[in-house]
Amino acid sequence: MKTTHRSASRGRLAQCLLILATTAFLMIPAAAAQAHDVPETTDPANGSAVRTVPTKIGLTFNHTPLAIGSVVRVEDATGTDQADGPVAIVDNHVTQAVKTSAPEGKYTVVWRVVSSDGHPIEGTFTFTASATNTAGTATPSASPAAAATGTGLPTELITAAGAVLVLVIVFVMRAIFVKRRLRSPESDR
Ligand SMILES: [Cu+2]
Repeated sequence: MKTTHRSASRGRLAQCLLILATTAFLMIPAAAAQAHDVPETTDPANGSAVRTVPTKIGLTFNHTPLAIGSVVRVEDATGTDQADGPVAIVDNHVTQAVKTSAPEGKYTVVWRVVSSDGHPIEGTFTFTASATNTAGTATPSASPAAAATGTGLPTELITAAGAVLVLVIVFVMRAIFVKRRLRSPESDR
């Protein structure tokens, strides 16, 4: 009888220890989670609208992520990855080059890096580009000609406006000078 009582109380103690151990074990990941690196800013900003598809995607973290197993997918509207080359990590900045022919539209950046505490962290952000990035595809002879015809008229307008402004200044200065010359004999004496 005594032995069964003893084993029952022992069982209860074991149960208490098990509950305590389980609680402690559950609290460890919660504390560790607070040590994970978090992205502070993204370039482009989440949900933003940009004119052209950027040449680089950037993420700035609160700590420097580990330089292993980093993936930044730059998915266009069709889900095609437009990332060009590997991820670059410099200090707490993570950058990913984007293909020059990347199409316009909504983009979803799917990133995954290894936090400085050794845990993999991941997230997504979106942006919308209204034009494709054609930086590397423009014909060299076409753009200077277009630029020249584009600036021809405004330059003439600026010159005309400048001439008018100079004339106005001359007239105003003359008016002031004449007034002073008329007044000065009276005010001086
Ligand atoms: Cu962690």
